[in-house]
Amino acid sequence: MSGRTPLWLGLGLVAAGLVILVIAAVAGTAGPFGPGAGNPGGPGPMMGGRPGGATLPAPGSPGFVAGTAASPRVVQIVATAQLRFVPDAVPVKQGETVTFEVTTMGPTVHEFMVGPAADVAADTPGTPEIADIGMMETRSVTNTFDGPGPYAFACHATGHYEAGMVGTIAVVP
Ligand SMILES: [Cu+2]
Repeated sequence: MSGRTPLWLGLGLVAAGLVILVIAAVAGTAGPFGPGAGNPGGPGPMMGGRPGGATLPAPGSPGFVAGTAASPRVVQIVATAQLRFVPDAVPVKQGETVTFEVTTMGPTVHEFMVGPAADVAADTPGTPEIADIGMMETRSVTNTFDGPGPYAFACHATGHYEAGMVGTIAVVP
């Protein structure tokens, strides 16, 4: 009994190591949002795309489908421990409704406010916002871009906006 235990222990460790390698390989190729989030017609993560962004056709590109109130377009954004949003520029079609799914990667808790750039810069009360997005948590907020812009998004956790945790939303006619 005691003589066989190290063998089983060793096999178990090898198996665990293989599982970790497979998980790492899948995560490395598919990104944080898993298979199916890629853009079949555009540049992928290996061709200049950024993780969490530019994975779907942008306004004006072939295949683009504008979001509606009944069926918002989903845009995934990663909030990083380096106090950045990825991507930090999101084009929207004039009048469309977009749901932002914001995921915090890392231990730093973030917020996500979206709306008119002046309101976002001033942290105006009433501007659509998600508060306290914890590590590996994904939360969403939906906004309709029916004005001329400019629009923006930002994190107003203490010191984050001042550190540059802000993104731009350009309205495409
Ligand atoms: Cu933040």
